[in-house]
Amino acid sequence: MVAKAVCVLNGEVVKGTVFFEQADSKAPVKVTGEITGLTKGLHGFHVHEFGDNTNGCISAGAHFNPHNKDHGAPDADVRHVGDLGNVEAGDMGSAKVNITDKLISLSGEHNIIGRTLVVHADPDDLGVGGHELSKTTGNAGARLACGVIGLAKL
Ligand SMILES: [Cu+2]
Ligand SMILES: [Zn+2]
Repeated sequence: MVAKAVCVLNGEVVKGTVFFEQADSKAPVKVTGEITGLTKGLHGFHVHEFGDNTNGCISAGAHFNPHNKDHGAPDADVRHVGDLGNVEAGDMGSAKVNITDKLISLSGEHNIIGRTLVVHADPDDLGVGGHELSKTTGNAGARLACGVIGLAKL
């Protein structure tokens, strides 16, 4: 059965709307949408563990990582479930999101509904940057905007 979810990203300057669609519980999830107000270039893009914004994006906790793995690229064997890599903004600071991911899900053990989507200030180095934070956060820097992922109308 098809499932849909949506997330409104809200930051001081950065805003966005991101849609999630999954044809059935075992299918990849299509992630689409647009994020504005970014600086040109790559920005880390992850699902974080908690759907908690009580203290802003920081309350969302670490990357969604139910199997206690190291941080990595979306196409790597070793990654957090929440690791969606980067979005890339152009000259106008707008990024089109167009990702298909086979690990996140809209149900079951890898369910991202009720968790937080975060877009970061800096590029995610995909675990290979050699920084002390590479294996935990990809050294993606500050949390520019976030929002809780919720169920959407089918
Ligand atoms: Cu993040
Ligand atoms: Zn991660």
